[in-house]
Amino acid sequence: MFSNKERFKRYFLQRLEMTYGKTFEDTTSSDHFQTLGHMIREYVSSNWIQTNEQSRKSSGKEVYYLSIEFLLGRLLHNNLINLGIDQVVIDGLADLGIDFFEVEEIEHDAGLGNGGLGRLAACFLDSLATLNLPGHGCGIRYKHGLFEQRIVDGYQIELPEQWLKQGQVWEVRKEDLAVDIYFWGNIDMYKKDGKLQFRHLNAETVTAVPHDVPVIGYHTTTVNTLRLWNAEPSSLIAKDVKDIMRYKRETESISGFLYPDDSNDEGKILRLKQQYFLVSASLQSIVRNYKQQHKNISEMHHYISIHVNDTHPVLAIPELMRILMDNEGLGWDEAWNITTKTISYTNHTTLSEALEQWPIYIFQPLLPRIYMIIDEINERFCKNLWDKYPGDFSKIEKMAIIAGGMIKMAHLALVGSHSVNGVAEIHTEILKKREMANFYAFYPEKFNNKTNGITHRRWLIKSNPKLANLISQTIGDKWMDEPSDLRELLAYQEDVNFKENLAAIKQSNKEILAKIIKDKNGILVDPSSIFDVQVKRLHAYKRQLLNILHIMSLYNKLREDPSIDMEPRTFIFGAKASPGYYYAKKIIKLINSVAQKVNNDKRIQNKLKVVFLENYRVSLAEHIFPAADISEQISTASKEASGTGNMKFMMNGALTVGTLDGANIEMHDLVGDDNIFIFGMNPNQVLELYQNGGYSSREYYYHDDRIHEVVNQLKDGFYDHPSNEFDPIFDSLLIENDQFFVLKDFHSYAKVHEEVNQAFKNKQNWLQKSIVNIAMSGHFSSDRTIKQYADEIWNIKPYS
Ligand code: 26R
Repeated sequence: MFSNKERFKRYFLQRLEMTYGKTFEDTTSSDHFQTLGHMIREYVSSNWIQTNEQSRKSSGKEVYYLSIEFLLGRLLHNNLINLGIDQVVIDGLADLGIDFFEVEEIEHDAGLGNGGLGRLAACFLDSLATLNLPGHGCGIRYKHGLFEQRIVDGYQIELPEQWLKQGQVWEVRKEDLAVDIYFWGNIDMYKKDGKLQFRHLNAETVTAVPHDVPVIGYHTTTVNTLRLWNAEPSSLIAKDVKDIMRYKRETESISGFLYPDDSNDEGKILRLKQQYFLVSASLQSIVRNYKQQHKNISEMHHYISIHVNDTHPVLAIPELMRILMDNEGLGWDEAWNITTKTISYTNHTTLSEALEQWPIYIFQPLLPRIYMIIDEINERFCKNLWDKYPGDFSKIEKMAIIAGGMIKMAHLALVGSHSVNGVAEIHTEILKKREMANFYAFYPEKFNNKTNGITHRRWLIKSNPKLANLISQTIGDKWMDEPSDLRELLAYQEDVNFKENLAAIKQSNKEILAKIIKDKNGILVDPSSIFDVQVKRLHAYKRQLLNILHIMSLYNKLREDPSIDMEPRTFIFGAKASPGYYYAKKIIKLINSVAQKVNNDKRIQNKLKVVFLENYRVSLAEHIFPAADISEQISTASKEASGTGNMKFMMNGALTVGTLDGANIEMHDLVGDDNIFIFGMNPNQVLELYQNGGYSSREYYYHDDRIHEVVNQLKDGFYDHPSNEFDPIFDSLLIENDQFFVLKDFHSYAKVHEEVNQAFKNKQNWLQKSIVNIAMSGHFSSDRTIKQYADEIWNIKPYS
């Protein structure tokens, strides 16, 4: 039905009429979207079946990627591109007088993630399918994804997100594959044929119903599966109607909301329920599947790999032990051998607030059997520690899985898996040398690095089609399959014609973003100004504060002398703050207050504009990266595990202003000093400063006039706020001694921005830098990352 434009048009019109029973003229964009979606699903179904068959018949190993988050964004356009039918559809619709890009806007983002970790999982699925690797996602079908952000009077307001409102075209509900999950209750132990058996009594049962989403590879027939579990009441009847209503409500709430990554309100019992729900449903289904294909459960680790994305799904370890022992009858040692060889784990952060631990008093009653197993794992592990470090109680207590009444999820992950990886070289080094040094000494062979990546299909081919075209016209289109070939662009660094085209494309992308800014914010920005962008979650360590203080200081300079040498700049922000993260919300308010004042100041001759884009999300990001000149990656060194936004900017030709942190370091290594703006302390300096004290933010406040002035402006009502509005920010800098070294790095940051200002004047030189960045960005394709996971951790091969 997509083989050519005419056929497509015929099918499309026929479907539209049959489904909606109205004349073509009366159909809406929403009707068009639904119709297209269903056509695509039908179109891929034979490949989907075939991929499933292949995996059933082959004796190859498969990986299941367990993640509490999958930040997919929209799927329509991406699916069309991967299927190679985007042009047929766009042209066909145009013939019918339908603008495809209007239809695209109908689709709600699948926002089942907070940020980096969830988006990484989505990029990985795309790469797995494209590389024809047998790899599937397992996640939760949250009814409400990450909250929708509104900015009212400069403050963030959160609304529940409603992506399922008009139904979901991409998913297939599979009620026949539902499994039951057991919470609460008690464990009955008894002997049968001399063997100890365990039985879960008085449990509350929750039914997990899979909703499968096809994951379509790029220009290949592989269609993998993302299985999202929905929590529903089981058909077991509770005592009375009141009970039933409560039970129904509580059950459905398990897949009700995505938790905002809010380090402040950890320890919620619902979150633990979500984690076990995901893990138990996924493992039951994986083992059931395995048993349909293989006779011997003892060989499971040769055929299956299970990856846990951060510690959130780490209960996969005790759950697999439970299934292997209680259901399959294996003994501890054999079950443990299979489990550790099956499970691998990625760590995504060293921030101590994010290291999950659960109090036993919450954990044990909710998951009694799982607790018993963790307790046993801990006992045995501590014995091993004792053998190696006899008498060293302090070390053993530090490394134990259970200590001080808490269960430490990262320790469980380290003990129960065969591979632990960090997400950028520096991050892995910090894990080995600092955060997990004890474990590295004990299990050196488990540790490895897998630097993150992004799919160049969504983040370049889809979101920046003009640039993708120019690249293909210049070096051919092989780079689309082999992104490292982008290096061939290095030969065009001085090609005037290529540079002219590149400049025109950036300009046109900036015009598109300028239009979005005008429509959403009512602010007129100059598309030839420098678009300087920071988009990411709002966190103290990511230092949006450094950026806005620097803007305040630029504004002070301009107010003094509007004629200073300064290229016009548009500073663009996008960021969601966790609803309970008070400080982060103050920063949002500050950015909006500064924007309000600066944008309305006629004296500064439009040299400075500040924009806060509401509700930053995947679909908005797709318009932002292609339009950026400067990418702000300014976290306190050592704090950002990797970053992935940095890679999206680079691939779209923006130049990075960044600290030596996360993957910025590897970007710097690739492009060299001349093509990136590095500033501030490096990770070792930061870590040493933390260890030895030795920093006094007040010295910077008292001795630097520019700093003094902007910090005072947080207090003196300059930005038209009630005068105590920004006290928490002021206090974080001076009373709490500036934990993230904002003032310490300020001078160096301002200096590097002055370099940006000078560099932008030399257009040819700027374009050359931009080309080097695009050329070297192929290294950050998630295809490279996934090949490394496949070869070095999972040991999986493409479908044959
Ligand atoms: C436990 C809870 C409080 C929690 C904290 C933090 C839950 C989720 C998070 C999100 C973290 C783990 C995250 O998203 N980390 C990011 O992972 C990206 C992908 O590896 C990295 O690029 C990024 O640097 C890192 O912050």
